[in-house]
Amino acid sequence: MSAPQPIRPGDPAWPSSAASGPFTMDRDWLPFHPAPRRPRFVPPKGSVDAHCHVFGPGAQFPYAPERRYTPCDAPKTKLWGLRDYLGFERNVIVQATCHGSDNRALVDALRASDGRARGVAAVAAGVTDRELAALDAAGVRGVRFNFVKRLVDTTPREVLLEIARRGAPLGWHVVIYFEAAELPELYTFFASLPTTVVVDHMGRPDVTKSVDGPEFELFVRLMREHPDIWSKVSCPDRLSKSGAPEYDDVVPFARRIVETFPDRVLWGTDWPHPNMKSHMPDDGALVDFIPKVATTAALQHRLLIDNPMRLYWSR
Ligand code: 0GY
Repeated sequence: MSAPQPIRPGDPAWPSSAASGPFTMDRDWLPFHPAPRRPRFVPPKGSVDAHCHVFGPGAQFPYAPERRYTPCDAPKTKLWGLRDYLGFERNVIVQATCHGSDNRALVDALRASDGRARGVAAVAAGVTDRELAALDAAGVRGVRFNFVKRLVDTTPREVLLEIARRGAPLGWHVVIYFEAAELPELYTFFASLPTTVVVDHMGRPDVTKSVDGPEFELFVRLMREHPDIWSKVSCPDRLSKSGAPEYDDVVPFARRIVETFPDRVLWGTDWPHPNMKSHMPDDGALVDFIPKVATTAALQHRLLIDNPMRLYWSR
């Protein structure tokens, strides 16, 4: 059987606004951009989009009963098409909460990627060693812990710690997603995790506050005091109050992290951008955010190639 072909922006099949199978997408769901522009910034050859998702298709990979939202389908073939269109070579696909701990859509995408995608899974407390090994063989290299209350129920910390310990022998890291206001409460727990830790979207800072103020300073301190903690400088569209397409108010925050910790930063589109309510970002504009926060070719190379390759493709 031949590999499924990428569907690129501009192809008739690209736009989508539906969930499939028994699912109907939420009434207020914003589907991914129907016609992203080509970015002006050309990513260096071999660049990795280190934060993106696949959704369904629901007819093949049902959305989880416990999900908090029902999205439009966003299948692997469209993710590959976007990758090519934006000038990237590889993807790190992060399990989205709409699939719960059922990683079948993720694994299917990883297996079909020809080695060009790695994954971050979500696993439940009772996961077996055999299941972990199968995920690893498919290309999973980490597990995600979500602390955003609108997305998931709380999982006890001892359960999370146990999952992190179980992934550690495989060389897996932990990806954490939380809101900045929760960091004081979670700080000690994050510091206690036994593996490399990657923070989604810089810990979601409130960018109306000062980049040197106490809230963001706490996040910088977390990274400074813990050399195994990394950050994605992603999702200006989620954080910005000044808005698209420039997202200028997010630049000082991302730039500070890139320049202070150049060997521990990752970047990703976040396609297909779950739960965006204010607007749907143009993925081309998101790529043009990169040179504003990684301002030299050397920083761009570390952000887009060296760092993600070290974390996800060292084996
Ligand atoms: C993101 C952000 C969000 C959603 C998820 O797994 C998810 O459902 O991560 C969000 O709603 O902020 O990184 O995709």
